[in-house]
Amino acid sequence: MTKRVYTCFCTATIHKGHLNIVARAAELGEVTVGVLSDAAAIRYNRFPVASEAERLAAAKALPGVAHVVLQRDMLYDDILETLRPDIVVHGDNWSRSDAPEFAIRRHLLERLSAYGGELVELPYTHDPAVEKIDALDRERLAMPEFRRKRLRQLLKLCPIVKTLEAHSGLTGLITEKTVVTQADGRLDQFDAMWVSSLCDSTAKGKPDIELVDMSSRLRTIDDIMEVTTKPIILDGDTGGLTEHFVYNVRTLERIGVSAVIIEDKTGLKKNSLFGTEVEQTQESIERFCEKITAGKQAQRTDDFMIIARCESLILERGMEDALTRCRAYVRAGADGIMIHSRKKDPAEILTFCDRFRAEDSTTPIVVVPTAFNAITESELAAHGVNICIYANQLTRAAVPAMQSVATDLLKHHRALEVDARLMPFKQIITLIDA
Ligand code: SPV
Ligand code: MG
Repeated sequence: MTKRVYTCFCTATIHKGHLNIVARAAELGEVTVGVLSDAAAIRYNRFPVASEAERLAAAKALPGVAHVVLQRDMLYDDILETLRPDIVVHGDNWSRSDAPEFAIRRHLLERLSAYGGELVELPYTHDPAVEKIDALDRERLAMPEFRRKRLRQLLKLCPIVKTLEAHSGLTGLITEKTVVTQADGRLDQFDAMWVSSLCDSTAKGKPDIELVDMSSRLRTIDDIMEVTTKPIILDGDTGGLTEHFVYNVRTLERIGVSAVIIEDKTGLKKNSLFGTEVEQTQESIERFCEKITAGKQAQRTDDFMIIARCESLILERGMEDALTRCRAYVRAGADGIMIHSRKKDPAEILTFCDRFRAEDSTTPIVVVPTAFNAITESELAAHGVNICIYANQLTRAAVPAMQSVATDLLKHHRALEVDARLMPFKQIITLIDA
């Protein structure tokens, strides 16, 4: 009897490697190709450069392919249950125990053995032409017109868009490339990057008071963009003068930033984590709305997002004030709202989200759980939060590590004592694309 053979494609561009796999698979039986869905691909690998429909059509057109299906999960369970393939074919590149996909392979082997299915692994061909295609796909993801719209795409795909702070090429690379295997065997990674005013200023040794000007912020963004593909959300502070803001919106949009978040403060802005310990003035609803509307009118594409950040809870002006303001900001054209709090208890944030969601089911909500750090992403998502920003953890991890090494070098007058705490440069440079 003809065997049922299954293989999954998880990249967008069909190349020699896929053709090889299909040709070998066809020798084993009737081939079904699975196309990994967008939602699974962004966790497994990266954002696909072609749509699901295009990928399905491309797979279907290959010689030797009998059927194509959408594989909605990176684990093969649903596929094994519905198709019961006798053989699953995969490249042998996932069989190294340090490969992130190793847990997926192990899970698959367990499930296959439960019914007598078999895994056939083909030698992975390291072909310069295939590697070039891979590099081109990445280049394409980094292009402004592709990167810019990705945040809106992710908002549709993800229960919550996990965003990590980046303030340099290196921190951008860490955000881009960190992949973990979760307990259930699935892989996970960050979705987007936050260019924080606090961390960008801190990296330059300067206070977070809008002292680091837009030219310098753009330089940081460019450093990050040069080496990454994930979408960027810029902390735009107050947005400055409306006349300057509209100009900056166009610049950000042109270079491929996905969103700017501006906060409803005026005068000398200080970081929100100071709360009411420092003098802070909130902008009038009317003037802040004018700024939002002017920004929306300035942008040229539908991709770019202007997100309004409400500081009412930070400034202890109360829940009603926060809700009144956010409603007004949405009416003025804001594409999303960010609600901030510096309380350890997430109660006020969750009350806000529940009340806002009860009357507005679609406008994206952004939160920055720095103070209320015990809450999980899925709890936030359950209260209607769409974007979770880890706004400063990388900087806060790096500073004590650097300070302790600096102190010990001074104490010991040599580098031996600190060595065990240091990562070999050989390992660091694995992050950097040559
Ligand atoms: C930043 O990261 O610069 C922010 C978020 O604005 S917070 O520091 O929490 O105010
Ligand atoms: Mg800031």
